[in-house]
Amino acid sequence: MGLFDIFKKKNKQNEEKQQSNLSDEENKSSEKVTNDDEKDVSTEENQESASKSVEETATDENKESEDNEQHVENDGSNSEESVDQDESNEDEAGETTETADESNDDNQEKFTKGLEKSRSTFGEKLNRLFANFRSVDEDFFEDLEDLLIESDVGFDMAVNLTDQLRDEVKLQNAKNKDDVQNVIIKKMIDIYDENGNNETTEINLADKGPSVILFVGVNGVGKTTTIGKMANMYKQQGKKVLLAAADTFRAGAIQQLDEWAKADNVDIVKKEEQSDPSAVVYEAVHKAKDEDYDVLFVDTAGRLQNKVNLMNELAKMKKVLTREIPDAPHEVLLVLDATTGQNALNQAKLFKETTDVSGIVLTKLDGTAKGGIVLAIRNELHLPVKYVGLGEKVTDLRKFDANDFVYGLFKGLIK
Ligand SMILES: Nc1nc2c(ncn2[C@@H]2O[C@H](COP(=O)(O)OP(=O)(O)O)[C@@H](O)[C@H]2O)c(=O)[nH]1
Ligand SMILES: [Mg+2]
Repeated sequence: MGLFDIFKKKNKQNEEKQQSNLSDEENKSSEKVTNDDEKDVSTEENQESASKSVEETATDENKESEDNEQHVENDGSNSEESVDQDESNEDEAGETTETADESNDDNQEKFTKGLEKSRSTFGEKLNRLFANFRSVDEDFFEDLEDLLIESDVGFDMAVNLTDQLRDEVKLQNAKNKDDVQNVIIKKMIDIYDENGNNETTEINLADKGPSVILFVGVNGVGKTTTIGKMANMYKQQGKKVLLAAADTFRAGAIQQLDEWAKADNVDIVKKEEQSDPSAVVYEAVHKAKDEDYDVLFVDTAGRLQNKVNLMNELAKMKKVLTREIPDAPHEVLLVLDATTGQNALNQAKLFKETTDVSGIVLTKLDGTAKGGIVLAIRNELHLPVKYVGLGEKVTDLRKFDANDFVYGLFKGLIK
């Protein structure tokens, strides 16, 4: 059964529920637009509500582009911002002890909730497009192309998709609003499916001896947080887990990982600030081997000073690792921040050229209207998204499930 069949089945099961949700949403949405003075300040509640006013959407987008700039500025800099982040992380790490390993149902619910923002914005835009629908003409396809580009499915994919949709709409002789809408969503799911062949979302573990998982990515994307979440997950599975604080660029980074180690109740190898990251890795890999650890997580600095330096630093770490464990690292996970949209894609291209990335962890999907980035990663990089971050808590890490994801993204849109 293909993804689309599964999707159709799920969709059918939820059809009634969705349709009532949809009309609820429409009601809420019109209430909101007329209710400008009662502006909602609680983000929690905003996320709860599947519909938002046009003004709020615009604010979110501004916030996201600010975030973008921040990340670029943060590369290599030791800003106050980062220190604040560390502190909030300590709090999270300290109070959370639950396991991230949850049931399937819960998984789907988590995706559906986490993608609320992507869906409502993407969905709202699509609904607005269809509200102005007169006929399937060139203007319509141009607007659709713009919408897809804004949702960060990627420029090439947006153009490609629009071309295919023109043909498909003609072929199906779709003329009315609902037909066209269905053709479009079905086609998107088909394309998503096509690009995802032969991918595994499993973390590659060693058959024997310690598995080494290296985390790379620019500053602020969520590497340390993801390690904290994932270490907890493996610990809960009964594995012996070791962390290596090889982001030695600033003391805050070492301390942040240390807090996670304490919260997860796992061991850590750390040295003082500015030590050679490879020296940390050296000590960690020896300890992992000598003391029979199952998994070693290596946190690295995300400085993008220049490609050559980055490449050299990662190559040096790898050399130290392979001397002890020939097939290490077993995974090189590139962490990307979904809120940075196309910027994340550019980072991914650079890291892909620099080192053998084996998978992606896409973080902060809970806080973005740019969930379309998953489609772009799939389409342009052909790298599997293995895990996604849907919040800051230790339990907010989920194994990526394409079906749940597409379902979460488009839920409420298919009629
Ligand atoms: N909302 C949300 N925040 C996240 C997620 N993952 C990480 N963060 C936050 O992003 C910030 C940077 O994370 P950090 O792990 O320090 O990034 P690093 O520099 O790559 O190690 C922290 O405030 C984290 O709590 C996520 O999935 N969702
Ligand atoms: Mg870090």
